[in-house]
Amino acid sequence: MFTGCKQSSQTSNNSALSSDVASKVYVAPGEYDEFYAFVSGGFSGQLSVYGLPSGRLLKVIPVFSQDAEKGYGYNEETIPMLNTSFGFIPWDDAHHPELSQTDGETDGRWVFINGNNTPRIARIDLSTFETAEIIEIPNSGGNHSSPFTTENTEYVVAGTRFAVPYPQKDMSIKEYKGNFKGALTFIDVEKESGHMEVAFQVLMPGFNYDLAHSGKGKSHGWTFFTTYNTEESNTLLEVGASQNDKDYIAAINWKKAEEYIAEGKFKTIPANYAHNIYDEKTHVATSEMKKEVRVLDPAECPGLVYFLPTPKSPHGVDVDPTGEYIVGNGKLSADLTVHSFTKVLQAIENKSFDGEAYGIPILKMDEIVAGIVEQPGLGPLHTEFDGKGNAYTTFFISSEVVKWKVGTWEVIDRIPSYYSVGHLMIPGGDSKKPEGKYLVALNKITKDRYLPTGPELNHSAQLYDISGDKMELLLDFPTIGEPHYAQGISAGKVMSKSKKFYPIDENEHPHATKSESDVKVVREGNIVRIYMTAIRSHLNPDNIEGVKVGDKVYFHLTNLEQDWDVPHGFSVMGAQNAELLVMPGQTETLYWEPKQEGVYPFYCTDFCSALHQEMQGYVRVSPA
Ligand code: CUK
Ligand code: CUA
Repeated sequence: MFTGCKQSSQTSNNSALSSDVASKVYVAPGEYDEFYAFVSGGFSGQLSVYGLPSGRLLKVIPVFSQDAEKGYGYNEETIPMLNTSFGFIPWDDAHHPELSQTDGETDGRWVFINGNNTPRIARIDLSTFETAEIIEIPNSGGNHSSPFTTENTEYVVAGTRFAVPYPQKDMSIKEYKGNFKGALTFIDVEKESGHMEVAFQVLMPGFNYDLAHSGKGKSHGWTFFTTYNTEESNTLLEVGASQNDKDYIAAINWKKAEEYIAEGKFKTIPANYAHNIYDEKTHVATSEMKKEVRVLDPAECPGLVYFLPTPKSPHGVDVDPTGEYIVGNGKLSADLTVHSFTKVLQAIENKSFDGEAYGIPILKMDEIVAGIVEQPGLGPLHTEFDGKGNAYTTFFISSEVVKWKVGTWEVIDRIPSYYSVGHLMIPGGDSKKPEGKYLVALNKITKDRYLPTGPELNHSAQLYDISGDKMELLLDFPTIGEPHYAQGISAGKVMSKSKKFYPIDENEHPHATKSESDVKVVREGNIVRIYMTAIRSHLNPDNIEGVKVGDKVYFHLTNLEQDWDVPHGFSVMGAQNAELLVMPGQTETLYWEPKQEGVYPFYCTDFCSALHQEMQGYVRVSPA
């Protein structure tokens, strides 16, 4: 009644969907895709990896989630990754993946992603495609404008969406105005290890900080954050936050911040936050609680922060590849306002201010605007660039992608997205060197694009060819969770670094068993440690006796394989957690509390060879 005709009418709308288009997304069996796309899983807390142009799902990386498939957040090695100052929190709302950069270009080392709800940033190592580190953001709420990077990954940033008491304390919500604060956090990223540290926070007025992007080229050294609710209203019901005709883009001079830090012009305030690292050698995560943070107050640090007035609740803020143009996507506006970084610097030099807010100078809008893209669509959210002088902006309300020319501000093409596009992604499209061949629209609503799957439909992405003058729709593909934002990179930059296995002689796990002759069962009080190995096609030991009801049993399984793509899995009947999925050369631990006497089977859960089914055994549980 609905599918057939709806589908056929759309197909005819997209008359470009010819066999020519099909060949553009066809990646023959056995061939590799040209790009990796890292797509956020939104409220699934995961990050999924797709190949482009095929849209094939290659991997789901658990980040802020427990994942039974990989044992992440279930095995003893990774449970500490999900530790926070609020305890073990195995869920978050992941919005923005961001690739690390060198000289403003994506470098394929890491991808960062933010967790909004219990403010966190994760770093995923692209040699293993595993979550390597998670740091909590103190005195923050709704870590939304995050984790956008600077040109050499000096910092990733974390801007609080919600203003909160700073530091957190019990107080009346009605006293929000003037008392709640917004923290913009700069996380230092160590060049070699990639480890993150909270370098400093900038204490901002109690606005809502929505998104961010750092400068590049001539604007290197600055980071821009959009704001809304500059009224500082404690409720957004009815009038709420959209009274002001203009909100601000906050421009932070982080090089200046470094000077102030070096001069000791910071305060140290109490803060509680977790820093979790998955050690590369032991493959065991440890969690450390941090106690304080350094804070810079803009009122006491002249030159640190300026406000750039921008119409109608700017949502995304995007900097073009030259670093000159700062695009404010005013989500309630019909126009796009583009600021000139050169003009911003001039206005600052001339001290041409339009007053100040909490000691932060406000620039005059007419002095800093480079141009306005007039009436391109309704509800602009995000802009990316193709490196050929064009910009592409998403329009949520009019559900389309609009291409316009940087510098002349003319609209040159538009194409519908199905439906309600939020972010868009061009590989490298927020860096200095976009690889402007494809564009992916990340759509909030799927409706009738796929076979119905009950009330809930997977969200959807759409791939467009942007190599010509006109954008061309090539492909729809469903995504996991909400595809909030994505990053893309040409495959070669990542493939060359990809690890195939872990050398067994470098395994420093405290409970590793590096040879089958070392397997054993060790009892320490009511703790039983089973040192077990897996290699095609047996688990060793495979007959275990001496375990009692109520014991705390740790299966420490080492995979002795030294070959690509031969993980072994493990679980035991009645296991309370999940399974293990152990990579070649690695050790993982399953914790088990047997509750009843009996003989319990265990087996390898990952199909690993013709004799996979033979990888099995028993553990006998006797009365306490
Ligand atoms: S935000 Cu949702 S469409 Cu969380 Cu990046 Cu703009
Ligand atoms: Cu090892 Cu299946």
